[in-house]
Amino acid sequence: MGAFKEPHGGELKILYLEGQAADDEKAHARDIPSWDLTMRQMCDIEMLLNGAFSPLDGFLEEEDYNGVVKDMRLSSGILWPMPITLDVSEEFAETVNEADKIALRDPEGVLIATLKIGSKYRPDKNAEALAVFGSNDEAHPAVHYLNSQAGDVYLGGKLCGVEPPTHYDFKHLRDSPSQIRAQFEKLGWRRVVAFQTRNPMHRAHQELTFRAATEVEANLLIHPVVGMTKPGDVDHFTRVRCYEKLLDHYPEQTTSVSLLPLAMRMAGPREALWHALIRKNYGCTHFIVGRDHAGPGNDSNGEPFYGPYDAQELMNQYTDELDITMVPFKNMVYVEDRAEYQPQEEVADGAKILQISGTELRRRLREGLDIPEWFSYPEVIAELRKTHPPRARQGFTVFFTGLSGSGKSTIANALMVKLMELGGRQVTLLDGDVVRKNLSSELGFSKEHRDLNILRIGYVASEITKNGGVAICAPIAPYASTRKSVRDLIGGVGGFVEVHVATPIEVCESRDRKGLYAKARAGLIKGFTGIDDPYEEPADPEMRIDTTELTPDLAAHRIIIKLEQLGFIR
Ligand code: PPS
Repeated sequence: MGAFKEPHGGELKILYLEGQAADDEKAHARDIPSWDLTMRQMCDIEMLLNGAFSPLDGFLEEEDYNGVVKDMRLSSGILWPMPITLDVSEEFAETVNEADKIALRDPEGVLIATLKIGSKYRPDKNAEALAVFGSNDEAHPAVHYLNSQAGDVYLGGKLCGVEPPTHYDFKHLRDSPSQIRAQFEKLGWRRVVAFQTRNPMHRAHQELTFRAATEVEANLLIHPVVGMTKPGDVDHFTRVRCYEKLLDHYPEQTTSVSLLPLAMRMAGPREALWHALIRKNYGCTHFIVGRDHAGPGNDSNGEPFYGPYDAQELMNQYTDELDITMVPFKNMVYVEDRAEYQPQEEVADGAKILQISGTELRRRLREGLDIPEWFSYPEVIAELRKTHPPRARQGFTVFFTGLSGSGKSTIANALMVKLMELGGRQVTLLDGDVVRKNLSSELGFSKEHRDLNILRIGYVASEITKNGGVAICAPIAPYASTRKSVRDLIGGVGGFVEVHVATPIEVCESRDRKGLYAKARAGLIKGFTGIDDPYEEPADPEMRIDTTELTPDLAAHRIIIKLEQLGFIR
């Protein structure tokens, strides 16, 4: 089982074909069914093909999948904690069979690899969520992904790589496992400790990583994830510019940065094991595991998904099999009297400690407040401020949701006019009816079509928000999971304010401006929201408005006040 004993050595499963074999495969791929890889699959396939996921040689077949989900083991017995699966739609699955070969293409249609289908199977997603993530709560980003984005059929089998996924950004910082191993050899780095991160790094991280490297007498590889991280994280372009600035603060020749195109699952303890195995493949000998490693935050009851040291405990259980040594993270705090960072457990009793949490940092960025030099380097903060201006200069989306006739459109119109009167940003109204005439004219009201409609609105709103404008959306948006997808999409690029127009159905029905409720009651319209199609009430919207007693003018005014409170309007 201990396949990778040598530092910077051991077998890497690199799955690319070369020369004529690659050309032949390309020619063959023209005549076989083709699957367009999703963003997450693009990350996974890059790591599979370049050996970062060794010993895997393709997407998991059913037997391996079952073993990984249940016991974190492939059918060969080798430790592998994370199911790496190719999920596809029902429609596509129906067109292919076991033993067929399919072409896997990037979003532009470029052939990345072919897959010989070894097994086609239907996963029990609930069981997968419970076993791998320890929960089926949709507040967990990977559970949400599994339920709302992943296809219902998995295709497993061996891959033949034809072309690596293309990256146009930070080319000088992107290295495959074999390239990193070769660099370590060349530099004579025999012991290397890797640091995993999905966040900007500040002084505490610099202190921690430097101490970790010194403690185990190793060089340091800062190995940030730039594939997919938690929705709402700082984008990787900003982070990488921050890491480059940080590098100047380590002694020369001791530390390097390389970017990891991983799609994180935020699976806490299992993810820590997975991260360690990946770093072993990149030739590292040590791996830093901190408090709440790859933690997804709190569940829908406000409780953390994993205990703060669960990841370290799980790592300890598998020490013998890992072939990479954990360096447990020491929580570093700034001790004011000493004007330096120290591990928390070494701080003298009564000494004054200063700390700024991630939430507090975001607040200060949002409000344009001071961020002290003891916390971070000015050049790092300057980079962050470029892409995270105070809220008054950010774009935002006001997303109305509610029953037909609840008053969404009227309030949305009033809000638009009030915002235009205030000036400062361009305002776009994406009203339900208007969108259905333009963006979504071919769609009906099935669950699938409604979801598509809302995701289109979300996409347009996210582009507007990202570019500093205001998007006002006013669809029914009856399904909670789709609204969450839109929130995740927009929350990462600007403000998202969900307004539940909670006018009771009796009031909406008594208004019945378009006569649709009467038709729905008479059975002339099928699947009408609130009558014979569900409306899932938002659990935690930024605002709830009932228009039974409130005029549109007053409702819009209340929203303006909320936007002021949130800092979007000054
Ligand atoms: S959704 O579910 O969010 O995609 O709906 P949306 O795009 O907002 O469109 C809702 C408007 O379409 C009319 N309409 C229906 N609504 C609900 N259910 C059914 N079956 C239906 N058929 C047509 C209705 O006029 C909605 O407009 P509003 O402005 O909400 O009254």
